[in-house]
Amino acid sequence: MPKTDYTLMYVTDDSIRDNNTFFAILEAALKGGVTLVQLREKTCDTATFYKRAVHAKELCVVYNIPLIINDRIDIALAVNADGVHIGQTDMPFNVARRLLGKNSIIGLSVSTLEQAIKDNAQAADYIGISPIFSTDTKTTDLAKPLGISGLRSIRKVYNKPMVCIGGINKNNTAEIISNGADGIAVVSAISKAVEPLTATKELKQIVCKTGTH
Ligand code: TZP
Ligand code: MG
Repeated sequence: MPKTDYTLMYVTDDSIRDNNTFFAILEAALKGGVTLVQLREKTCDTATFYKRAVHAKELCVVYNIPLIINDRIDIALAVNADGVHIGQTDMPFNVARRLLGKNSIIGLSVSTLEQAIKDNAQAADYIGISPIFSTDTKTTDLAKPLGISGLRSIRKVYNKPMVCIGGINKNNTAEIISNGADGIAVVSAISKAVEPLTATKELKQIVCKTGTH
């Protein structure tokens, strides 16, 4: 299996219900150079999520980019996605691993230093520092932002890939990468950009220039 590149993850914006707009932005993100896509749907029914997942997978295959499904192991299995991203209160990590197998990418959200030290985080393929900054995009179950100091503390104890999420834009990306993150995960910095393609290219360039990629 090729090594996963955590440079820039586009987390899809479930506030966009129009499929043409939704997939036009996803395709712009893929063209602009995202290295991972996470399909995140928090409000729709299973059939709608599944249909979006089928199409998202088709697009990701064209661009040879892994597709990860937020929370839903069943949807990931149904569309042969490359993995899942789960939170602390989703399917237990060991069960997700058993269901998906050893070759799937499993990411885990971490909101405290304590969570980063636990076995689940150590067994995950990557962790998401969630949130690094405050954001208006996720309004429920959002922990206190860890900030740069939280990121630095977690980096000291965590040796696997780490991406940050929450309130990230082109003005704070370099600081996140220079303080130890392997990559960033964004929703609105791409989905709400006037030009998602340009925004993606800019974010990618900042991560690549700042990091050791
Ligand atoms: N998890 C933690 S913050 C967040 C998620 C899904 C939303 C990030 O959205 P944005 O627009 O990049 O701040
Ligand atoms: Mg979750």
